[in-house]
Amino acid sequence: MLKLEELVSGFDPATGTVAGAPATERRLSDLRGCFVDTAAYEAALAAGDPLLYRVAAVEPGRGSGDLHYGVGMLMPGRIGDEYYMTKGHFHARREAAELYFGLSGEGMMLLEDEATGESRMVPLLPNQAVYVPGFTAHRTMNTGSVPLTYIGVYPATAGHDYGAIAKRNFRCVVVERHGSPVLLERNSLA
Ligand code: PAN
Ligand code: ZN
Repeated sequence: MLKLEELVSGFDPATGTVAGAPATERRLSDLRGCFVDTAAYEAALAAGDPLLYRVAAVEPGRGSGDLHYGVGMLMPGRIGDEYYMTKGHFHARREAAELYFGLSGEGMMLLEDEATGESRMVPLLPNQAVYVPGFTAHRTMNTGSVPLTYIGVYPATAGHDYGAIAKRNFRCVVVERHGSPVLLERNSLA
Protein backbone atom coordinates (compact mmCIF):
# COMPACT_ATOMS: atom_id res chain seq x y z
CA MET A 1 0.00 0.00 0.00
CA LEU A 2 1.18 3.52 -0.79
CA LYS A 3 1.95 5.91 2.06
CA LEU A 4 -0.78 8.32 3.19
CA GLU A 5 0.97 11.28 1.53
CA GLU A 6 0.98 9.34 -1.74
CA LEU A 7 -2.71 8.48 -1.46
CA VAL A 8 -3.87 11.98 -0.53
CA SER A 9 -2.38 15.17 -1.91
CA GLY A 10 -3.36 18.66 -0.92
CA PHE A 11 -3.10 21.07 -3.79
CA ASP A 12 -3.21 24.81 -3.93
CA PRO A 13 -4.97 25.75 -7.15
CA ALA A 14 -4.18 29.43 -6.58
CA THR A 15 -0.51 28.80 -7.21
CA GLY A 16 -0.67 25.55 -9.19
CA THR A 17 1.43 23.74 -6.63
CA VAL A 18 0.98 20.47 -4.77
CA ALA A 19 2.84 19.82 -1.52
CA GLY A 20 5.71 17.44 -2.28
CA ALA A 21 5.14 17.35 -6.07
CA PRO A 22 7.54 18.81 -8.65
CA ALA A 23 6.20 21.90 -10.43
CA THR A 24 7.12 22.96 -13.95
CA GLU A 25 7.04 26.65 -14.78
CA ARG A 26 6.71 28.00 -18.30
CA ARG A 27 7.52 31.59 -19.08
CA LEU A 28 6.83 33.55 -22.24
CA SER A 29 10.33 32.75 -23.51
CA ASP A 30 9.50 29.01 -23.33
CA LEU A 31 6.67 29.50 -25.84
CA ARG A 32 8.71 30.93 -28.70
CA GLY A 33 7.03 29.95 -31.98
CA CYS A 34 3.63 29.29 -30.43
CA PHE A 35 2.00 32.68 -31.04
CA VAL A 36 0.99 33.98 -34.48
CA ASP A 37 1.85 37.63 -33.86
CA THR A 38 5.64 37.44 -33.65
CA ALA A 39 6.03 41.23 -33.37
CA ALA A 40 3.69 41.29 -30.35
CA TYR A 41 5.58 38.30 -28.91
CA GLU A 42 8.97 40.00 -29.20
CA ALA A 43 7.59 43.26 -27.79
CA ALA A 44 6.10 41.45 -24.77
CA LEU A 45 9.34 39.54 -24.23
CA ALA A 46 11.39 42.73 -24.39
CA ALA A 47 9.20 44.18 -21.63
CA GLY A 48 9.87 41.16 -19.36
CA ASP A 49 9.48 37.42 -19.33
CA PRO A 50 6.24 36.78 -17.44
CA LEU A 51 5.23 33.46 -15.96
CA LEU A 52 2.51 32.00 -18.19
CA TYR A 53 1.74 28.81 -16.29
CA ARG A 54 2.78 26.37 -13.67
CA VAL A 55 1.84 22.69 -13.53
CA ALA A 56 2.49 20.34 -10.63
CA ALA A 57 2.65 16.65 -11.49
CA VAL A 58 1.47 14.04 -9.00
CA GLU A 59 2.82 10.61 -9.88
CA PRO A 60 2.02 8.08 -7.16
CA GLY A 61 2.79 4.94 -9.19
CA ARG A 62 4.32 3.88 -12.50
CA GLY A 63 2.46 0.66 -13.26
CA SER A 64 0.44 0.14 -16.43
CA GLY A 65 -2.83 0.67 -14.52
CA ASP A 66 -1.69 3.71 -12.55
CA LEU A 67 -2.88 7.27 -13.01
CA HIS A 68 -1.01 10.56 -12.85
CA TYR A 69 -2.45 14.02 -12.59
CA GLY A 70 -1.35 17.58 -13.08
CA VAL A 71 -2.67 20.68 -11.33
CA GLY A 72 -2.36 23.62 -13.70
CA MET A 73 -2.50 27.37 -13.14
CA LEU A 74 -2.49 29.48 -16.32
CA MET A 75 -2.28 33.25 -16.06
CA PRO A 76 -4.63 35.63 -17.91
CA GLY A 77 -3.17 37.68 -20.73
CA ARG A 78 -2.76 37.92 -24.49
CA ILE A 79 -0.08 38.18 -27.12
CA GLY A 80 -1.73 40.18 -29.87
CA ASP A 81 -5.22 38.65 -30.12
CA GLU A 82 -4.12 35.25 -28.83
CA TYR A 83 -4.70 34.23 -25.26
CA TYR A 84 -1.94 32.98 -23.01
CA MET A 85 -1.73 29.26 -23.66
CA THR A 86 0.12 26.09 -22.77
CA LYS A 87 2.66 24.57 -25.17
CA GLY A 88 0.34 21.69 -25.96
CA HIS A 89 1.26 18.11 -26.71
CA PHE A 90 0.28 14.65 -27.82
CA HIS A 91 0.72 11.84 -25.39
CA ALA A 92 3.76 9.77 -26.28
CA ARG A 93 1.50 6.73 -26.07
CA ARG A 94 -0.95 8.18 -28.54
CA GLU A 95 -3.97 6.16 -27.45
CA ALA A 96 -3.82 7.59 -23.91
CA ALA A 97 -6.84 9.80 -23.16
CA GLU A 98 -7.07 12.44 -20.44
CA LEU A 99 -9.79 13.99 -18.31
CA TYR A 100 -9.59 17.69 -17.48
CA PHE A 101 -11.59 19.30 -14.67
CA GLY A 102 -11.97 23.07 -14.46
CA LEU A 103 -11.42 24.48 -10.96
CA SER A 104 -11.56 28.25 -11.33
CA GLY A 105 -11.42 30.93 -14.01
CA GLU A 106 -12.46 30.64 -17.65
CA GLY A 107 -10.63 28.80 -20.36
CA MET A 108 -10.82 26.94 -23.60
CA MET A 109 -9.11 23.80 -24.78
CA LEU A 110 -7.94 23.37 -28.35
CA LEU A 111 -8.17 19.74 -29.46
CA GLU A 112 -6.73 18.45 -32.74
CA ASP A 113 -7.22 14.96 -34.11
CA GLU A 114 -3.88 13.58 -35.29
CA ALA A 115 -5.24 11.63 -38.26
CA THR A 116 -7.69 14.14 -39.70
CA GLY A 117 -6.49 17.48 -38.31
CA GLU A 118 -10.07 18.17 -37.23
CA SER A 119 -9.96 20.86 -34.53
CA ARG A 120 -12.36 21.80 -31.78
CA MET A 121 -12.43 24.57 -29.23
CA VAL A 122 -14.16 23.43 -26.04
CA PRO A 123 -14.78 25.38 -22.82
CA LEU A 124 -12.83 24.54 -19.67
CA LEU A 125 -14.90 25.86 -16.77
CA PRO A 126 -15.37 25.15 -13.05
CA ASN A 127 -17.49 22.10 -12.35
CA GLN A 128 -17.10 20.83 -15.90
CA ALA A 129 -15.05 17.95 -17.22
CA VAL A 130 -13.44 17.87 -20.66
CA TYR A 131 -12.63 14.49 -22.14
CA VAL A 132 -9.54 14.55 -24.32
CA PRO A 133 -9.62 11.40 -26.45
CA GLY A 134 -6.48 9.52 -27.42
CA PHE A 135 -4.62 10.54 -30.60
CA THR A 136 -5.54 14.17 -29.88
CA ALA A 137 -3.16 17.09 -29.38
CA HIS A 138 -4.37 19.38 -26.61
CA ARG A 139 -3.59 22.94 -25.56
CA THR A 140 -5.23 25.11 -22.90
CA MET A 141 -5.95 28.85 -23.16
CA ASN A 142 -6.99 31.30 -20.44
CA THR A 143 -9.82 33.33 -21.99
CA GLY A 144 -10.75 35.16 -18.77
CA SER A 145 -9.28 37.88 -16.61
CA VAL A 146 -8.21 35.83 -13.57
CA PRO A 147 -5.91 32.77 -13.34
CA LEU A 148 -7.39 29.59 -14.83
CA THR A 149 -6.88 26.51 -12.67
CA TYR A 150 -7.61 22.94 -13.61
CA ILE A 151 -6.65 19.30 -13.10
CA GLY A 152 -5.75 16.84 -15.85
CA VAL A 153 -5.77 13.10 -15.09
CA TYR A 154 -3.99 10.71 -17.46
CA PRO A 155 -2.57 7.18 -17.53
CA ALA A 156 0.83 6.91 -15.83
CA THR A 157 2.18 5.42 -19.04
CA ALA A 158 0.90 8.26 -21.29
CA GLY A 159 4.14 10.26 -21.54
CA HIS A 160 4.35 13.71 -23.16
CA ASP A 161 5.39 14.34 -26.75
CA TYR A 162 6.04 18.05 -27.38
CA GLY A 163 8.09 17.53 -30.53
CA ALA A 164 5.32 17.23 -33.12
CA ILE A 165 3.60 20.42 -31.95
CA ALA A 166 6.87 22.34 -31.55
CA LYS A 167 7.65 21.51 -35.17
CA ARG A 168 4.35 22.37 -36.85
CA ASN A 169 2.17 24.00 -34.18
CA PHE A 170 -1.61 23.49 -34.04
CA ARG A 171 -3.56 23.92 -37.24
CA CYS A 172 -5.93 26.38 -35.60
CA VAL A 173 -5.59 29.34 -33.28
CA VAL A 174 -7.94 30.72 -30.64
CA VAL A 175 -8.10 34.50 -30.80
CA GLU A 176 -10.16 37.20 -29.20
CA ARG A 177 -12.73 38.84 -31.49
CA HIS A 178 -15.15 41.44 -30.08
CA GLY A 179 -14.43 40.22 -26.55
CA SER A 180 -14.99 36.50 -27.20
CA PRO A 181 -12.74 33.59 -28.16
CA VAL A 182 -13.09 32.29 -31.72
CA LEU A 183 -11.39 29.39 -33.50
CA LEU A 184 -9.64 30.25 -36.77
CA GLU A 185 -7.43 28.37 -39.22
CA ARG A 186 -3.82 29.46 -38.68
CA ASN A 187 -3.42 29.80 -42.46
CA SER A 188 -6.24 32.34 -42.62
CA LEU A 189 -4.16 34.72 -40.47
CA ALA A 190 -0.91 34.48 -42.40
C1 PAN B 1 -1.55 18.74 -18.52
C2 PAN B 1 -0.52 19.66 -19.14
C3 PAN B 1 -0.53 21.08 -18.60
C4 PAN B 1 0.60 21.95 -19.21
O1 PAN B 1 -1.22 18.41 -17.21
O2 PAN B 1 0.76 19.09 -18.99
O3 PAN B 1 -1.75 21.68 -18.94
O4 PAN B 1 0.57 21.91 -20.61
P1 PAN B 1 1.84 21.41 -21.46
O5 PAN B 1 2.23 20.07 -20.88
O6 PAN B 1 1.34 21.28 -22.86
O7 PAN B 1 2.93 22.41 -21.27
C5 PAN B 1 -1.64 17.51 -19.43
O8 PAN B 1 -2.27 17.58 -20.45
N1 PAN B 1 -0.95 16.42 -19.10
O9 PAN B 1 -0.99 15.33 -19.87
ZN1 ZN C 1 -1.96 15.73 -21.71
